Amino acid sequence: MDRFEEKIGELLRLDFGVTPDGADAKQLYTAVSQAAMDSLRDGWKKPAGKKRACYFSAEFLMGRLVNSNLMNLGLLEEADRYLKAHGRSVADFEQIEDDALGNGGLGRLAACFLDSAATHGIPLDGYGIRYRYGLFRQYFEDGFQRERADDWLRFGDPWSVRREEDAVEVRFADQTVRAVPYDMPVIGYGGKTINTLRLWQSEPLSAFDFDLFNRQEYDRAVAEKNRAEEISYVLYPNDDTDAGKRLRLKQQYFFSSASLQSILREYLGRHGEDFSAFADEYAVQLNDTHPTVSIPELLRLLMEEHGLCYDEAFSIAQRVFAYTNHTIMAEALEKWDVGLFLSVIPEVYPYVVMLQNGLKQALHNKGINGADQIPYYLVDDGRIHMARMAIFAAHSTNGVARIHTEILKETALREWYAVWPERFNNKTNGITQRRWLALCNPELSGFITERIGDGWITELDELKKLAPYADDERARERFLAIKREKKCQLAAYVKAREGVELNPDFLFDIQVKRLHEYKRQLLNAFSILDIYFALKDGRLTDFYPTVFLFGAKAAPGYYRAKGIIKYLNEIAKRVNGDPDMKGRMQVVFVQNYDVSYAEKLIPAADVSEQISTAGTEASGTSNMKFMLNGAVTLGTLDGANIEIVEQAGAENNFIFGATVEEIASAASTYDPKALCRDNPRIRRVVDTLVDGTFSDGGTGMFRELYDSLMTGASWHRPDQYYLLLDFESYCDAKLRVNRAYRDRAAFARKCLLNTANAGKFSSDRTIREYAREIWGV
Ligand code: B1N
Repeated sequence: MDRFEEKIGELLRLDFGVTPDGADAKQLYTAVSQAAMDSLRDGWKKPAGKKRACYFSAEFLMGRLVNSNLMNLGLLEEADRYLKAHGRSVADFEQIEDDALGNGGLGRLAACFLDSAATHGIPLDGYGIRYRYGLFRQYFEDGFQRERADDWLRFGDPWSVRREEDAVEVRFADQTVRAVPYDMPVIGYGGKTINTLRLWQSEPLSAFDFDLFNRQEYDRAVAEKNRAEEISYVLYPNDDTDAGKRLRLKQQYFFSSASLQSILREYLGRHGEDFSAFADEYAVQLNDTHPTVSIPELLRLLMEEHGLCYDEAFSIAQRVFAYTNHTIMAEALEKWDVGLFLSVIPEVYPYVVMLQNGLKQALHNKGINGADQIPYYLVDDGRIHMARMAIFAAHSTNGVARIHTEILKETALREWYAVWPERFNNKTNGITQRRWLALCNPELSGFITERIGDGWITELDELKKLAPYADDERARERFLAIKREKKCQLAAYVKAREGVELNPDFLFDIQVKRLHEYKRQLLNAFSILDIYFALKDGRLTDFYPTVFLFGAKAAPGYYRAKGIIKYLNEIAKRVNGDPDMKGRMQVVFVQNYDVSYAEKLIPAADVSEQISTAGTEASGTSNMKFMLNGAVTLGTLDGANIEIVEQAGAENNFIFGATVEEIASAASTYDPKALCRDNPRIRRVVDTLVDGTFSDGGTGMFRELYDSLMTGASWHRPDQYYLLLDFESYCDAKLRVNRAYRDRAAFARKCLLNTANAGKFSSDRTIREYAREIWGV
């Protein structure tokens, strides 16, 4: 027995007083995790004298850590062997839920970047918030979404170390709190580099006010503590909308200020008050505008606490900061009300004003016409525009897919691009193949490694060597057998979680992502109904049996998104309860879609639904995960879909719908009512929202969805995401995929070519681009 196994046994004995055979899953999980932590202690140190990059993000959606950490440390097989010797296996850790300190793509991207950087020896640390409660857990009651708190800490947190000695204070107008960091090791594949994810927890300055307590003012003593802890209490459950709330600004300032103070403290320890090397030692990437208050805060710290002048401080800030934009949706671009800002962090506001003046001067120096125009105001109409601040003060602004960056340059941020074109650049997103292939699909991984070796685990371009196997009949058959195996595994899981049976011989068509109108789950619903009616009417006779799977959380306050969930659940009830549909079609909406569910769903997919309105999805990243696992994309020319099709070939995917240009030219005359009137297929499906086909339980949700398509609202035009414009072309494409699927060999060939051409979409490639082109590390 070696050191690792000994350590597990010792921890079980000392911490829980149990033997390996008597331990329950949670005890084993804790002991195995702690033993792994113990094994890396020596390697977890920051190497001196190198520039480090810092990823500031309000969200890190890490997913379950035990398997990935064990894999990266090279301990996974050993741990599994040990557990099996005691009648258990790492699979027992499934019941340990993942920490969901993120909403969706933006937070998951941060996690993929950390994994890739550590794997390739890039010094990158994450900085964020240690939310007490992550994204809510979702369940359905009569088809309606319900939410419960995500108490992720009930499984303990063996992967974090509390660093009391690194705590800092953060000051607000109405309170001062202690920010206490919890550090998590970010272990690169092979265990050579270990970076750090530092998450801040908000606590009262002193644990308890004994004065108040002694004066019998228990309530006030407790209230102070609660008010401090409130700041890191819960993750805002909005994806792609700006909550604009006081507590959210507090959260943003809390982790921004704490992270900067922590970096400055480190730097001062090495250099004293000489800041000339600061920008040579640190780069800070702002993950969207959420941490952008870091810009005026760094100015404040350098000027107030270290006596620098504005020009010195600004020049440092500009060299240090870079900004990533993740959305052009107007409702997601953060703007803080000046009054609110002043009431929360009045000491920071003067630095916003200085930036405003600095901007004016910079534009003047460049001789810009119209420098007095609104788009160039950081403070405009009583609101502070955080994206504008970031573009002005940072040296780099990047979009997350080629088309997204083009839209930023040509449309959304064109005034800024005109002034500082050299600051704009593209960094197409990526995903880590360690989690999204090696861990979640060992069967396909084995298939690949047998044929081309295991170089792909750290160099995904190696997958190119797989392309010739797309024409090899034995390889295709093996691929199909693996896909079927993944479907069986998913079916078992769905059976256990949802109580629904799936048939592994069906085509699996999957749409998983946050519920949002622009992602058009409602269009998918309409197409399913169109097929259903065609099957019922006998118009469609050669339909290959298909299960349409959905997974999506709606922000709790997003009424329409919740209406769409209810509608899909009603469709599922109708279709699955119709004896005519047996063996032909099924609709399943799984509950609580999260990273762990994604790891089961994605490897089982034949078809990946990526159907956002062209120009709305900045990149998308699940599209890349499906591709890597050998699914074809049924999608629009939006976000990274464009680059996916470019890599894998249009003939191996199913593209439909209006392009960005077509939508722009259709916009002024677009009339969804007329489409509905003139096209009986469209009318029939849209009418199901209001003709009594389905019940929304008397909530009026379905009528509201109908109105959003037919009449719009004061804040938007009817059918603003062009569902009905793309309806026919979508239904056609869906039937094209379905027909193509009949020829199993030809379809397997397409799938394999998708996998073989997924190399570009490794976050290893993306993070190297950030390191080289933005950070200089
Ligand atoms: O970021 C992902 C992209 O792949 C997606 O296309 C994009 O929608 C997503 C406010 C957001 N953009 N904006 C957000 C998240 C939380 C929040 O409070 C906005 N998420 C995205 C990665 O680039």
